Amino acid sequence: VFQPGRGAERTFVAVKPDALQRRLLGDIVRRFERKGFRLVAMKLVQASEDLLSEHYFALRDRPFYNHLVKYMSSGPVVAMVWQGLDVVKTARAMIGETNPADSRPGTIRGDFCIEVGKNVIHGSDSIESARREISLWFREDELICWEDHAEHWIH
Ligand code: RTP
Repeated sequence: VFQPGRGAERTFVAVKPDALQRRLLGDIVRRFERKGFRLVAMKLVQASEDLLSEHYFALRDRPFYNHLVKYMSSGPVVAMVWQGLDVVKTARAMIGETNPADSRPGTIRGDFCIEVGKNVIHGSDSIESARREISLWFREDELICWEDHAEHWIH
């Protein structure tokens, strides 16, 4: 039996600059909507290097780090928060593997991209990362609590 609290998990998703340039935003948002997740926050952001250095703090010593920050600040990104049962794990499954070549068709990366350095989307890898990333990208008052009339049919 579904308990309402279990549907309260949240994840952070960012649609990266290459996806915006390629007009893939609508297709990507549509997948999360149709899956049944609830949109809690969304904004178009020109990410600063400060924000990206916090976001990618764990990767600061990797050889691709500078390239990554340059890519992520090369144009706007769409930052989003999605909510629902097991959303962190399920969003990662919908996104696919870090390297698009390892991503199965049907996943976002499997369907829309080829290169690891231009892999169209980010999704938090754990509940703890999701918490950290949501608070980094959004103010508390940007997270919208709204009555979801579909939830009854989805769970
Ligand atoms: P994300 O955080 O963006 O969802 O990606 P991820 O967990 O699947 O992968 P992670 O290892 O955290 O890497 C973050 C992003 O860095 C870029 N990357 N480039 N070899 C490379 O050139 C390389 N490796 C990783 C990708 O954009 C990756 O999503």
